[in-house]
Amino acid sequence: MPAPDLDRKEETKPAGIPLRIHQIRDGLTTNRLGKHIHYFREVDSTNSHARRLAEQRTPEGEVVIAESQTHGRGRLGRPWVSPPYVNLYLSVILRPTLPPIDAPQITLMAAVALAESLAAFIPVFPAIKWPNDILAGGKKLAGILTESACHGERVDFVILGIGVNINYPVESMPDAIRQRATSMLGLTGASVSRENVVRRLIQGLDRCYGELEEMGFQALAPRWEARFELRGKKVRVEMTDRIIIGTAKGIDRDGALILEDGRGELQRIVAGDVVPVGD
Ligand code: BT5
Repeated sequence: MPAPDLDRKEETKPAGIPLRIHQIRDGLTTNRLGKHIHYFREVDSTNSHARRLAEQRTPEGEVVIAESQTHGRGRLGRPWVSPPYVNLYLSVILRPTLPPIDAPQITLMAAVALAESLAAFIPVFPAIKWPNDILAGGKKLAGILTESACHGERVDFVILGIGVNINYPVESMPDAIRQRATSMLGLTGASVSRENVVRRLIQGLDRCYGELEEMGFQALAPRWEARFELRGKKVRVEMTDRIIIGTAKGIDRDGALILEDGRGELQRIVAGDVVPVGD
């Protein structure tokens, strides 16, 4: 049976300047990522769309980009605010050779690639907030959502989703995020070429993913640690079932956060939200 046409585009007129996909492709020198870009004016979520493609055996490295998302999401089904024509909403299909237990390393790898790529466009040092946020000047500039599908002891695919606030005026952000979020426009006071951001990001991801696959996360760990600003700081970690307060020590090789609790015991946290105490 032929695959349904997942690339069907809407016919409505754009209400902003669309991304020039050919400008992103031109000059892209990657080994695996971005050879094919599926581009949409609007999708439910680029992660959901990429998952549908991956389930139809779409090969590794294909990228989904949308100008807006009707159901953009973060972790635990939280919404990702996705206005049209100003930001980046991108998902990449990966088929890593890592065992499922190491799949969280994809998020860590992506955080390194994302922070380093964004650094070229803003005047402040992008920091990593474990596990999946990029902060600039203490505010959220970008987020990562990785979703994996496993087959027994093997990772079938990982959808790596990235949202970056680029030319999104801080004043037009909804109240729910305005105090804690920022954008490149907010940081620089000027519009940034979205094409340049996307091209640099795909290049950075391609390089970091190659290093992860060939050498393991140890090769990237020093770069991750260099951007982990909460090391040694007192933090509150909110999990679905409990809250722990302690001192952030770093991450272990599986990407878990190591926290020293009030009794001096080390706690290993695999999922949760970290909030600096005193915030
Ligand atoms: C994340 O989740 O930060 C992951 C965000 C991933 C979004 C991308 S866009 C492309 C791809 N397709 C998708 O559907 N998703 C991915 P989390 O750590 O759970 O943070 C979610 C929280 O961030 C929300 O509850 C808000 O507080 C905040 N938030 C929502 N939209 C935001 C935005 N545009 N900028 C900054 N913060 C935002």
